[in-house]
Amino acid sequence: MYSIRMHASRQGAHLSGAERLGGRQDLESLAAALLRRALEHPRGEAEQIVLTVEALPAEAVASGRLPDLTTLCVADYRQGRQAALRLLVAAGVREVAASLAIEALAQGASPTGGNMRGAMLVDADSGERLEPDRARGVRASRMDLAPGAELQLRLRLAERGLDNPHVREALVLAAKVLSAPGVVAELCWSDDPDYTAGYVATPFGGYQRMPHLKPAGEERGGRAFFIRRAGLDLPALIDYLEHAALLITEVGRING
Ligand code: PML
Ligand code: MG
Ligand code: MG
Ligand code: MG
Repeated sequence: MYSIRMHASRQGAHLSGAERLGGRQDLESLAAALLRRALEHPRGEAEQIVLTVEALPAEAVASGRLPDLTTLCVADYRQGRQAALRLLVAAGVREVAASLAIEALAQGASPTGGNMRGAMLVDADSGERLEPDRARGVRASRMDLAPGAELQLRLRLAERGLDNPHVREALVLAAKVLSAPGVVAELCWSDDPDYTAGYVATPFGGYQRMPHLKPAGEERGGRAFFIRRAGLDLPALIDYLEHAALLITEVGRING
């Protein structure tokens, strides 16, 4: 199996990233699809596109399950952020930490006020930012759906009118993040100006999406991974999130 990853940027700033796992026979078509995606991104024209292909030994690929998906009805992004705050607190994130992370995503979480390529790592108790590189963040990486699971997921999502790449890829990323030791919750909203949805994912609540977590046209977005530090090996967690390969073979419930 191979990991294939795309990262597009302009003037050193992150534009888009995506990735897949696949067999050798899939690499050409996966590369073409990732390249097209980088070139057609709604956040603008890329100046630099990097494609990385890496062989993974079969025994290094773990298998996993997607979280169950539920959509919460919210009228606008303010209600969405209130709901997100409530879900994070229910999952064991202190309110101060949840509020700090929501505010950081709203303001642009990188030191220059732009989006990060990866996620913030947030101490679930204090709200302290723990990612070693504040501009880049920690990127959850090397995960994908096995072909059978992808087919099943697309059918289940289509029944609810939710079969789009944002939802599919976010579910897969959330599965990887929730499988990591010490992760209490994930918060995400899109950085694409034409996509306002986001979600809170937790080990017990699953993937709870809100159609609005930001106003339309807003480009600031990204992710926060909330972690409980007691007894946690932080470098090992970061290594797991960025490097451990996870192939999803089991789809969760799609509650709509
Ligand atoms: C992104 O594509 O930038 C993240 C989208 C997260 C929300 C996906 C959804 O459930 O609609
Ligand atoms: Mg993305
Ligand atoms: Mg695949
Ligand atoms: Mg995006």
